[in-house]
Amino acid sequence: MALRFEILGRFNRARAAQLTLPHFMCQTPLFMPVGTQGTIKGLTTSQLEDIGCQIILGNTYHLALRPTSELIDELGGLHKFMNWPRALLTDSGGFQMVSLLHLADITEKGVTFQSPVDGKPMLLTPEESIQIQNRIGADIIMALDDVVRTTITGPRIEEAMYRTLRWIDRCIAAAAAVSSRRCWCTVVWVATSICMGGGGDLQRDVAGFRGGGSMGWMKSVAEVAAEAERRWCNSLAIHMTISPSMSAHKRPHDQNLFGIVQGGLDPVLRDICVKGLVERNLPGYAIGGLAGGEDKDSFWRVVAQCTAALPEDKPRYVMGVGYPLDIVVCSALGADMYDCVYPTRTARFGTALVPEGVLKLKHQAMANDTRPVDITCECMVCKNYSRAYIHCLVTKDAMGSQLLSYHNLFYMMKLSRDLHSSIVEGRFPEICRGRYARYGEGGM
Ligand code: PRF
Ligand code: ZN
Repeated sequence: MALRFEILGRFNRARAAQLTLPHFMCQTPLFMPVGTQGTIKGLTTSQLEDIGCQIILGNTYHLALRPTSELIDELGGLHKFMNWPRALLTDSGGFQMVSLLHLADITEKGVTFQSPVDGKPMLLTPEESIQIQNRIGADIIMALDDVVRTTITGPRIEEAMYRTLRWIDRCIAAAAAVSSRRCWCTVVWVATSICMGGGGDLQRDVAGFRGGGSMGWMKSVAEVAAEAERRWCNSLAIHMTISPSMSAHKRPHDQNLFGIVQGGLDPVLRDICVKGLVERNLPGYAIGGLAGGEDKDSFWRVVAQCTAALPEDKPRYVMGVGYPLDIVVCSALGADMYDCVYPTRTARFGTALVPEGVLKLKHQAMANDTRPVDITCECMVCKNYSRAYIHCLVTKDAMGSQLLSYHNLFYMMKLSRDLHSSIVEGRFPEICRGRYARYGEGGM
């Protein structure tokens, strides 16, 4: 498993943890901005680092269509392609297709859709979603799930939940197939190096590691590969750059496959799905199918039920959430990770997130307002620009939405940090009561 999840503090059900991924050590609760096409619109990756972003989300569906996963692979993986040194997570693609393409059709094989590029019918299977995500190379990859809106009722919800469980096995098998091929290559390489007299240290290390004789180390190819890589990662890196069959970024055994709990608003179906996924012992779990127009009570009830049933020692990710208040409530219920287009999308419509809720920069009242967007904010935008200036730019120049996206993501990252530190320091109720008590009924 290429993930470590250490809980640093708790407050009732809320947890603050350190999530160690191959590319970054993250602090949870954490918000992940959505960079659908390998970019957070209008922001450079160095700005995203300044803001404190830890993980960026990419979408398999969009990246597979353009620039294509093959090209990303050829160019060294998405981290390199988009110049992002920290962690990445890719969503599996099904949800984006179903939500974006009305023509998408789900069968047992996978999701069939008409390509928006050339109109040809295409099929995304669980296996293919994993293979594409392997080529993209994110730290966390998501299983292909069958998503239905929470606002529909009837047998379709049950069908989607059971299909999601059947598909997780196909995803696990696809991920294991690539992973064991890769591990086998490593073992062959180590063996070859020894045969060729590849350095005394290496030979001694392997001999020491093998311990109980040659059959001992063959027993667990994955273990040998992981240990070999830990000890000789430099030599391996050199090897990988010269080996045409194994590029350095392609490390499927370093990718963490998360399963997604479905089951609509039905507690019985959710329960079956959580139990089924937990049995598969995955590195992390997501709660899917929410934030699709259901009422808040139903939403929180499902999150509370799932977090209570998911393992304590694995990260829990609520997909498509969201609004700052939802993140605070879900964190109180024991969730750790979130993603949503909201902060950046609303920025493009001229809206800023502020402690009181939102501030609409298009509003005429902003035209002569010399204050920063948020007088309590320490971000680059609030330090340097006035509401009046941003009012002037918004809708007329890309810079307006770029500045607001910067501020809004800074706001979300500050919220994540505040949640983390308040849980660790035993001040969690303060943050719930104080800073967010001012939000109205709108759930922002
Ligand atoms: N499944 C996947 N991605 C998602 C969701 C889901 O249920 C949601 C929740 N509506 C957002 N993104 N694969
Ligand atoms: Zn700001």
